[in-house]
Amino acid sequence: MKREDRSRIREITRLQEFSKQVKAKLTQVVEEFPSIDRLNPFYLELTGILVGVDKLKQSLGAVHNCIPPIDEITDKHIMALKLSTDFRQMKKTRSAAKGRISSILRATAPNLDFIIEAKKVLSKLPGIAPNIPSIVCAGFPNVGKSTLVKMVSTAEPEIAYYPFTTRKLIIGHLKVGNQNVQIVDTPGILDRPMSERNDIELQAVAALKYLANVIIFMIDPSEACGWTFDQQLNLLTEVQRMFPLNPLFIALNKIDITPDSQLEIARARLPNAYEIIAVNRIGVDQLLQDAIKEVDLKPMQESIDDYLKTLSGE
Ligand SMILES: Nc1nc2c(ncn2[C@@H]2O[C@H](COP(=O)(O)OP(=O)(O)O)[C@@H](O)[C@H]2O)c(=O)[nH]1
Ligand SMILES: [Mg+2]
Repeated sequence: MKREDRSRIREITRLQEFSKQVKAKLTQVVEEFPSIDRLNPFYLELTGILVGVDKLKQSLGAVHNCIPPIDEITDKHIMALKLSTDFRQMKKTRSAAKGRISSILRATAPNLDFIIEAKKVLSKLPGIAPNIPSIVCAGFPNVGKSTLVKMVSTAEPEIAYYPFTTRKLIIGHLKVGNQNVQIVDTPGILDRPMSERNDIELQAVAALKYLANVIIFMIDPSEACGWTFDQQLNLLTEVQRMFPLNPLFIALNKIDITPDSQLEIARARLPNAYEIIAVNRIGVDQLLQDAIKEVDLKPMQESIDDYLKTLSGE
């Protein structure tokens, strides 16, 4: 074989290999990203807050659009290599092609960085299955939310992280009839006045509307929790305003230690409230059964478990 022919084969192979690897990397970044259009609304909302849906779509599109020009450059230079008869020229042609492909990569590097970073951020979203009916607990600290969740959960409740590093969701699992249900305790999220929150936090709280099939708002009329009955009513009003479409059940807890006079006041103000003793599970099962009747059991269009698996690279 002539020297030119050997060079030609070598340079073409190198260029093809380089182009192939670059395209594989770009395709991988785009295709590994879960489809934004099929996201469950709860996660879509959080994705919007955390990274921005438009920016994310733009970056994914930009990276995807790099592939045709790379193909074009590759094809054009391979054609040139095929026609070339000078082995020094061949080497130059190959490195010219490499240079042009590299500059496409450099130009889209910010998009790649953004997508990789977004994936990292989104993989920390709370691992909740929105396709399982969810009861979300609200109410001031110490009213008995964790006690309720622990009491009814068949297994040790799991912890998931909300988009604020210090916020956790605690998820208990139970069966009501033969329906799997999750009950979500939200320390730091639905247990203080909305006025104490910044916009981003409010948005993240609002995302819960897609998750909460039912909200149980707990009130401690004994005030042993450290909050007055009126303060608790104010928070109730805020939560009702924030989630006007989610069915909400009110539970008066700790009626074992609530003086009669205070219980009478609470009953008068909240005639539809359930009365429970979470520590003894009294009244709790009736509350859950009635709450779960409110849940629309239509299956969600998309299982979020798969989405989270994609993100964590399992
Ligand atoms: N007497 C009484 N105490 C309760 C009841 N439910 C919860 N507690 C107590 O109230 C305190 C706060 O409960 P916790 O579940 O941690 O409240 P959370 O902050 O809303 O999660 C704990 O000491 C519980 O044992 C109840 O029905 N009766
Ligand atoms: Mg708690």
